[in-house]
Amino acid sequence: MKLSLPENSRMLEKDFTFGVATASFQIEGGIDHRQPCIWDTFCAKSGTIADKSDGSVACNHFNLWQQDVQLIADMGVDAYRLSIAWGRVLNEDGSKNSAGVEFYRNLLRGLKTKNIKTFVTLYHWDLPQHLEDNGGWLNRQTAYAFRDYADLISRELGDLVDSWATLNEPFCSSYLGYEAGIHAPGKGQQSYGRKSAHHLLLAHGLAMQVLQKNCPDSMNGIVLNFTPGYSVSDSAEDMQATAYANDYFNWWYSRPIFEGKYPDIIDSFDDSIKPDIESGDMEIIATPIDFLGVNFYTRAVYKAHPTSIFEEIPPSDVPLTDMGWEIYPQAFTQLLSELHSRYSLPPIYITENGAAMPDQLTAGVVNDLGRIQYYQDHMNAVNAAIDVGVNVQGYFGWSLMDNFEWALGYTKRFGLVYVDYDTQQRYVKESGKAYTKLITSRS
Ligand code: IFM
Repeated sequence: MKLSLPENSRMLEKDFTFGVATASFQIEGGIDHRQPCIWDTFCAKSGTIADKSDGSVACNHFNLWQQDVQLIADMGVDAYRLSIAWGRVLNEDGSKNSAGVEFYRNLLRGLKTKNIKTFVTLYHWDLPQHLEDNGGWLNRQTAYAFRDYADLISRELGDLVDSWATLNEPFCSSYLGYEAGIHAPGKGQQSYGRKSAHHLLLAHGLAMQVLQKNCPDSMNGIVLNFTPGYSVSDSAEDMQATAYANDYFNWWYSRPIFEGKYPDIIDSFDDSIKPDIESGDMEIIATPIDFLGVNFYTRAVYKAHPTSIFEEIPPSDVPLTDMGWEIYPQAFTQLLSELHSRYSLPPIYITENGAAMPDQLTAGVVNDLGRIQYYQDHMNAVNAAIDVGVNVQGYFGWSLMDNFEWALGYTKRFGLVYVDYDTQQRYVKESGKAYTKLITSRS
């Protein structure tokens, strides 16, 4: 099975960036060479991770990075998106950990030598534990600590980085980590979710200012995830409930960045829930960005609820990935079009898209037709958005290889490359081969 795009597709032009993505905690291992982070602590608590696993070894990328760089190069991609483990490059007192910085310099140099563009995310959820011990993202000071980290590391690595993203998916850090409590640090209060989101966004704005100063020639921005909400019916109640859910989960993160304000639902919150917004914060958060990273996987369906305003209806009788997420590529086109019509946008990069599937490795082959179909449908959806005028400049598959899928441990496989965790052997799946064929077929 092949991946293809229409002959005249913008996505087939040579300057459209195709890449693969990973994140530090999910692949690196090498935990003895960095500070403990909130995910180390979370994994050590009973009942948090589906298979009771942790990130101590993961894909052992810390030791196998050279072969992984070769793997990435062999895939024929233009770019690789990775994240930096904050606690690997900084010591607890904020000073530089030279060995950690050297690890990333070598990795980035290895990529550059192979002509692969480097897209680096500063924060993909692995907050150093000592900062969490001081309140983590509930403490405004963490935003300033993040700015200082961004300052130091962008000066250390800036010559090797094409694109910096401040945060990956602040929704997950704040909502899943501090409000729903199913991600590290496992806190669960509505006020915590809203307050941590504000400090994350402030951290983003402060870091953007530093990045624009230190690395004016790189492309600097943020990566947001969107799970567009759809109303189960046309009734006014369900539509209103869905609009509320969209404000709460999606626009909560994009409006501050593009409009310098939170969605109006903030006015209905009790004061104890509202974030602590200091004068000047919203202007900092709205610091212009050079690109918006969009992560998309699925949609959600909502109906009105008498006490909790909205209720999500679990998908039934629809195609699902192994995560139980509905496969609904139309929502991708609609999301991109909606972003385009809501805001005056910088170029968009699809920084994550992909699917977990129940892969089977047989005689070295993973014939993951379902994943190829998912990629095909979602690339078509991006192409359709470009056709109606959305400025999408790149697309990254999530993920380069199977890895630690957070609270689901190693039970879900998102890779274009299969990882045998016992041997650390990598096997390019049929989807990975199809991705390479598509990319290398561009003239
Ligand atoms: O694995 C995650 C990634 O770390 C962030 N975005 C969603 C992916 C799949 O759940």
